[in-house]
Amino acid sequence: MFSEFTLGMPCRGSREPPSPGACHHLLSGSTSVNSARVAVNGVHLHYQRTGEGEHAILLLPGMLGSGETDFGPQIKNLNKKLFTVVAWDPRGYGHSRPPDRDFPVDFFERDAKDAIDLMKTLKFKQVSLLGWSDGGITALIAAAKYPSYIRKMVIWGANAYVTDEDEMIYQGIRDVSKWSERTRKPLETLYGYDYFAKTCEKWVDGIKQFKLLPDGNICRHLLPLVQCPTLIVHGEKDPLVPRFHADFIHKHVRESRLHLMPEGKHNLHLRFANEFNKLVEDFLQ
Ligand code: TYC
Ligand code: MN
Repeated sequence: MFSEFTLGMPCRGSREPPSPGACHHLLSGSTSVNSARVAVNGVHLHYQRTGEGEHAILLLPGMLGSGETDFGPQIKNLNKKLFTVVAWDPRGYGHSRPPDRDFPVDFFERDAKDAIDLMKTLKFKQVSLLGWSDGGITALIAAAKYPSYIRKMVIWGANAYVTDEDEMIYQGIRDVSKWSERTRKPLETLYGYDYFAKTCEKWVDGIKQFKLLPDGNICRHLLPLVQCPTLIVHGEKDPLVPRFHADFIHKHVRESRLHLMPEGKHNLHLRFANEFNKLVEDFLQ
């Protein structure tokens, strides 16, 4: 059920179980990053893991994203004495393939359950969540549905519902050939052009399903159920997610606070990685 290997070894070829104690300390001390795939809910979920701190953190990537494409500076620089950091690839994304990604109307709930079941399989007793964009939506749902398992949560670039304005923005990103080189490149390298292009179109069709529900609802009904201390970060120059989404989540998640980054865009955790990491570490402690 479990295969674990150090970074750089092939994912799918590894069948040997790790020898005891070999997993997390093959590379010198605190800088090692390990990758593995583990069977959860009928699929093989891939994750990276680093650090040896008592406080477990799960990093949840955005649409089409994965640990390696979305969280380089967090995996590298979050404090490894304080935290054990896991970055997962949701099913159909990154190295959690097969299966190909699909978007049933409950795909965020499915990701939330997969994420929690992954961390339970890895034997973490309680975790904090760091969720970006779609990963933020997944984190909100997980926190609402599994409250006793979630310690704290940080989300940014997330939305609890879909408006007409959002739908227009989705149409604008449907064709990946129109994305900037910088945003496109990592995903194109990871997936190859065809899977990437097709999955982006499927994602747009998937997220548009919420427009058919009352109030464009994704997870607004769940926000009052979130119990953990929550930090909402918002980039004031985010061209994809308008400010009202962050305000709405802030209003409906009881123990939340909102932190604005005036120069931040959608990828504020990459562009302003040091500032972001410090903010997160202070909040989680
Ligand atoms: N949710 C997307 C992600 O996970 C980003 C996005 C948000 C795209 C809003 C379009 O209108 C949009 N990165
Ligand atoms: Mn890998």
